[in-house]
Amino acid sequence: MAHLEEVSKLSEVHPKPPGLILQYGTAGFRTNAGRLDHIMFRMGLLATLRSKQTKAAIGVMVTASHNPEEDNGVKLIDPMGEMLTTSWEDYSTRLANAEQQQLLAVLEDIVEKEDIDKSQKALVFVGKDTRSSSLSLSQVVLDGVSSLGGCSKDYGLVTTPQLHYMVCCHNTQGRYGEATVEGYYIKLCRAFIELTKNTPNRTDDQKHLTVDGANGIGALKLREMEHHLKRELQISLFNEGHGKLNHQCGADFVKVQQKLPTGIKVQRGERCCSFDGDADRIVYYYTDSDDRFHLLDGDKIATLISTFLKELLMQAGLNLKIAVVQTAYANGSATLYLEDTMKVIVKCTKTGVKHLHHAAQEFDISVYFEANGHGTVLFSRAAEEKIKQLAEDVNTNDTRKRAAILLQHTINVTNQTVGDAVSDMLLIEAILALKGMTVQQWNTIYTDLPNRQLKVKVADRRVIDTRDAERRAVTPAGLQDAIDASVAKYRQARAFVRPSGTEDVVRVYAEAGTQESADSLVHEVSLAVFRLAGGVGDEPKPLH
Ligand code: NG1
Ligand code: ZN
Repeated sequence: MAHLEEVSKLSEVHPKPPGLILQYGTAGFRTNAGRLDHIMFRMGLLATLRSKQTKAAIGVMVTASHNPEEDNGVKLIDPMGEMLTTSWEDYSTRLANAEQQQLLAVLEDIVEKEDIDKSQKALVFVGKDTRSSSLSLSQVVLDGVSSLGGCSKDYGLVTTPQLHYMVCCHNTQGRYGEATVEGYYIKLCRAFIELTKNTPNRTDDQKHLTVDGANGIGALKLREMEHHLKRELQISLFNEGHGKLNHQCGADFVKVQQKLPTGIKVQRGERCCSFDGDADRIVYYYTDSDDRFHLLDGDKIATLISTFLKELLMQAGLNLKIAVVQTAYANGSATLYLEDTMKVIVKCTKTGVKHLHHAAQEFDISVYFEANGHGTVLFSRAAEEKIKQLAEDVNTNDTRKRAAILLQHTINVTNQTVGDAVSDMLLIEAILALKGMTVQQWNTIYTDLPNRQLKVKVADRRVIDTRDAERRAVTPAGLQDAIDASVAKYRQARAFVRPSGTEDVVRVYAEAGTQESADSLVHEVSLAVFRLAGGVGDEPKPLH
């Protein structure tokens, strides 16, 4: 390769610590920022190869999402704005872990296996979050790209979903929108204003939303976007970036701790939401008159959005198949409500957005969300076309036309490339406005089953193998039988275990008719994991 000498020379400046092995996890590489220099250089190389192979722009986002400030990471974005395809995840891992002297050989091997034309031009879009390490690490990605002769565009500080949007816009020659941050704001905010313009009874209270920006990039970008909303949404923004990123705030903290983030001022009953550190997750919440905290997580968001879409489809008289895609972490009440009351198709996939996104592509319209608040809506090309035809049909009646137009604006307010806190927030706010619904009314759609999630440390978490979208453990022998026996003791109970893809732990989830039962069940299952899967340290203790 013409540029191999340059790669070889520059890779010496970003050497891999000998023996260090990192895996491409649930969402790219993620670890302490100090260990990532060589990873960033090599991901610059890999993105350049992927761009040559697909003849399209590829994205590289430097972020560690909801992890602490000291960590960092990298996520690669494929041509249509989706996550890097699984077959290339293996190349990423090989390239990341190649010792210094093997690096060129691994590169050549990828070129050969993928039949890449080395003379093909490459274009890589790079973005970063607000971590103190992100600036220099993103510079290293750019070095990797240029050493292989690729061109790059540095978008600087952007949210992860904004970079996904840029990649998709560029590769669809602007059909998805204009590939600029301003283009993103204009597209989303215009759609939001169109959606809410026929809600004359909307009060100032309903127009107001409290947002916890997790001291991250989402806060910065909300400030930039605000004037496009023309006061149709008035945001009180907290955790704008003066405090520590994701520290006692942000979507992950609120979801896991089930309490208000620190750093926000909020009245009882007020509607609030939290973003995570790169603004691809969102959860809503409020406290009631007794100061009790109520969380509206990804399951509640998926239910609200799918109910809204189903109603619009009925009004439009459009026969389009709508599905909700969840993971095993979805609350049993949510699944039951969607299947039995809403009568939508519900599909369960393995944990990780790439699995949900993939499954969602099978339907006309699908709403996919992880319980932690990462998700979006996908509309198939055929569905978009049918909606467009109806919206433009001069012979249709007013009800059908209005519904079709609302569906069109819903498509435009949605970032279909990936879960996006800003886009999800605008869609949720528009739905609440159109339905005249308070956050309390939204919360009563169904009542979550009490649940509990724990982590168990084991010597090697890979001894646990699962099937049926992670709901059943195949190995080690006897574990599933033990789980089944415990579950049978409680009412409305369910439990499952799986090795985490981002931490060196086994995650245990249980739900049941009462919190006490859920807590006992989670403890029994944790003990079974500890005893049968090689637990380390002290045995898990009962929660009460
Ligand atoms: P792991 O560590 O594999 O459970 C966690 C989340 C995923 C996903 C990834 C990527 C849970 C239970 N797991 O994965 O949903 O968001 O992180 O960030 O929330
Ligand atoms: Zn994130």
